[in-house]
Amino acid sequence: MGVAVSPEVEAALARGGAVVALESTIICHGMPYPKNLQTAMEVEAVVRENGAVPATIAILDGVPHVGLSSEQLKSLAVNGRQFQKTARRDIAHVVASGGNGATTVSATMFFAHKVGIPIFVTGGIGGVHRNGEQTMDISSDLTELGKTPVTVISAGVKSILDIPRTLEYLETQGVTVAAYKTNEFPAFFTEVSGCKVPCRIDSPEECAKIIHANKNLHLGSGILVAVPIPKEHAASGNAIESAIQKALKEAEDKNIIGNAITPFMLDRVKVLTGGSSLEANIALVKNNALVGAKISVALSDLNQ
Ligand code: PSU
Ligand code: MN
Repeated sequence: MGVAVSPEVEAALARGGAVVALESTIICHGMPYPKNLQTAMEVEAVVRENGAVPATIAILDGVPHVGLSSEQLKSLAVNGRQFQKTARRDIAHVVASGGNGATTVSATMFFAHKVGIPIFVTGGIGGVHRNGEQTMDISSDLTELGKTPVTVISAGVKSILDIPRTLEYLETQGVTVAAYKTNEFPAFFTEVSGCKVPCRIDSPEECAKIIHANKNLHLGSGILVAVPIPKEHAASGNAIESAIQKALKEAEDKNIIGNAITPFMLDRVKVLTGGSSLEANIALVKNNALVGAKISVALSDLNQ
């Protein structure tokens, strides 16, 4: 069963050029229209300005697409939640029913690897939820990282999740976790989480070498590169934490469970912080795109 790769992405892959995969759940479920469209276009522009080809991934009418036209990107942004949030477990169903799917980190990694894209940029990945030891709500992003050799550039994980347990789970899955120009694993809106990482990288070239080693050894597992939010955009940890506490209580009262929790929490934290979390979110995704594009170029150079 086929995957539709855009001519631009296809050509870049054929010449061993730099390509950066991008997810679509962040567009359809993570941000409101029209900011989602503006952000998606700006992120693609940042990738291009830094020498790589962007490849946004989504399922359109049952066909997985890698690399979208501006019309397709707009359709995703306008239709938002009408696109089904699609993690690995949902792929077969969305394809078989001819549906429209917004791919999460796990599904985007799957398709990126399938077509040979080693680098993928997003904002934040899923993780072990707070109380995950009871609910067993652990994002399939973490198991995908354990079995798919794609490097994911993110700003860490949000403190809506249990960050120490998320790092423990990644260790169990054998995922290389590296922080960019810091020793600390960042917490999305803030540069600090109180958790140290086992590996620090200080340049795109250093990161490319790790990806190269991972590939040559056929480790088969993924790499998580955590880039802290730029200082000028970092939110006050206290304000975010109090919004998270309120939103968690609301989610419990409304009995929101399963894959609805993450979009619910993202939306409530955004509203409860008066929209400032959305602006921070946009700034950090663009910064991740910059770092991801540079890593992609460094890797392409190393492979030439
Ligand atoms: N975290 C964010 N923004 C997001 C997501 C997570 O800060 O948009 C999305 C990503 O697509 C991620 C997914 O892969 O949510 C994880 O969902 P879940 O927790 O249901 O596995
Ligand atoms: Mn979940």
